Order: sequence, then C-alpha cells, then structure tokens
Amino acid sequence: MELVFRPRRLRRHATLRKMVRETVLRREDFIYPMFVAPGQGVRQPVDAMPGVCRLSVDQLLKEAREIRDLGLSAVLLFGLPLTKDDTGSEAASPKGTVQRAVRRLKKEVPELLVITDVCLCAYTSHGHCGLIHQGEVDNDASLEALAQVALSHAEAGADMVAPSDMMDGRVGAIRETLDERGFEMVPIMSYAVKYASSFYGPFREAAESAPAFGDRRAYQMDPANAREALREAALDVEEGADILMVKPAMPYLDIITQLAGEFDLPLAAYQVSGEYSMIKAAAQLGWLDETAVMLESLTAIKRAGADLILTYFAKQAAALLK
Ligand code: PB1
Repeated sequence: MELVFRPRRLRRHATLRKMVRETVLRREDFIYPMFVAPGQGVRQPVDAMPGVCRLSVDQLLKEAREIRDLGLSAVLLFGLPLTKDDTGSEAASPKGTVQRAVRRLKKEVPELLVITDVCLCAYTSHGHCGLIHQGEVDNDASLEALAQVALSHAEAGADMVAPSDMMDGRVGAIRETLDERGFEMVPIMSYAVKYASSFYGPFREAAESAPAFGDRRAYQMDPANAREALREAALDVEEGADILMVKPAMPYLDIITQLAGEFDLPLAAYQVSGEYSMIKAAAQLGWLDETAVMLESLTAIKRAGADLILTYFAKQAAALLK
C-alpha cells in the first residue's frame, strides 16, 4: 500500500529529530529552590531529597557561585528560623536568614536573580501558612503579616517575591504594601494555583514546616478541581501578579495547559519535592534512568505550557544543557 505521509521520515536521524523538535529546555527556564538555615558552616543534607541541603548563608553563597557558573539565572529562597512562634515573627525580621542571604547574594553574586518565598509555615509553631484565630487560619489577619514579610524581603534587596501561602487577597495586599513603600518595581510571582498536594512531604521535612494540627485543605486547592484554577488565577491577575504559578507540576499538566491558554502572563510550574524525590528513589533502586526521566519530566512540564520551571533538578539539568 502506497503511504503518502510517513511520520517516520522525520524520525529517521538524530539531526532531523532535533530540527523538528517542538519543545526545547534552556538553562534560563529553571529556578533553583534553596533552603537557608541559621548559623555558620551549616550544610545539612535533607534525607528525603538526595542532593538538597539546608545551607547557612556562608554555604549558600558558595553554592550560589556554582549555580551561576552553571548558567542558571535564578534561585528561590526558603528560610528556616532560629526560633518559631505563634505569629512566625522571624519571617519579617531584617535579621532573618532569608533577609541576610538576600543582602549577601545581591552583593556577592549579583548575576543571580533572587526570588524569595513569602509564607509563615516554616516560621510558625503551628506550621500553618497563616495566623491562627480560634483554631482556624484567619485569612485577613494573615494578609498584613504576609505583606510585612514581603516588604522585609524587598528591603533586603530581593528581585522578586513569591507568596506561597494561598490566603485570599494576598497578592493585592503585598502589591499595595510594596507600592506604598517604594517597591513598585518588585514583581510578584504568585503561587496562584497551588493544590493541597501529598507531594509536599519531603519539603516539609526540609523546612520543618508540617502543620502541627489539621491540614492545608482549607486554603490550598482541592486536587480534584480544574475550573477553580481559572478563578484563582484570574483573581491574582486582577490583584497585580506579574507571574502565575501552578504547583505541583507533573500531576497537574492539564492545569498548566489550561492556564497557558487562558492568561498571557508568564507561567511558572513548580516540580515539587515529592516529584523530585520519587525520581531520585526509583533511580537509587535502579528502576529508572534518573537523567532520562528528569529531562523527560522537565520537557513534559514545559511542553504543557510552563515558561519557567522551579525544580530541585536545576543544577543537574543545567550541567547537561551546557
Ligand atoms: O517542594 C515542595 O514540596 C514545595 C512545598 C511548598 C513550598 N512553597 C509548600 C508545601 C506545603 O504546603 O507544605 C510550602 C507552603 N508555604
């Protein structure tokens, strides 16, 4: 039978396949999340996330130079406090780990863009992302606290702030505070569509941020919902978000595609700790080829529509894409 079109014609040679490849990963696509710990000389591996460490500022700077030399453009900082309390007060302290790290990074590794996570969960004794009032997370009381955290990051020199708390109205509250205090040019990367996912376990070990009671389902989204993602994203656009994020990534490729088609803001996707640790564990057991699966998963996230990918694989991927 005479076949008119043979798709295999363009798959015959590696060069041809490369010429017609539709999705190409670049080092500039990646943002590398890092954990900043108090103290000096701290380089504490996170058991559930092989290759990821809690780093004191001095050690973070060493790794930041390595990240820059790999051709990566940006890092996202998560802070670990010296002490936790009910209001997460250290989160907004000018002497906090993140604030100190930002000042040092901007001075000593200026080529790197420094994005800071804005949330209370790693700083509060109860481990929730907002303030607790009568046993539940008080949305509006949390907005002011979160805005002060974002302000303290901007004052330290952060290039961008990324609120991951999922309180209603937090993008607007942060935007208003930053603008009032002269930081109208600091963009907000909003964790606009963030699910109450079970893929965050390893992160909660790393950041010691698991909720002491209950869970996050009263503020993070139900994994079963897709249409609701459009509403959440639209609200953040109206409140002034500069970049939208979907989180987690691989279990939510449909949501990434949906948002990419609906909104014209840059779209980020966060390949979370559980997605990373899954691949690491299977590779350690010899069941999967880590490099191949890492690149395939990152390609899938970009193919789905993400412009930016937050991933703990950033260093490994950048080294391969050199
Ligand atoms: O890699 C990850 O799992 C990221 C987890 C993420 C960080 N923004 C949140 C996970 C959680 O809900 O515990 C932290 C929420 N502020």
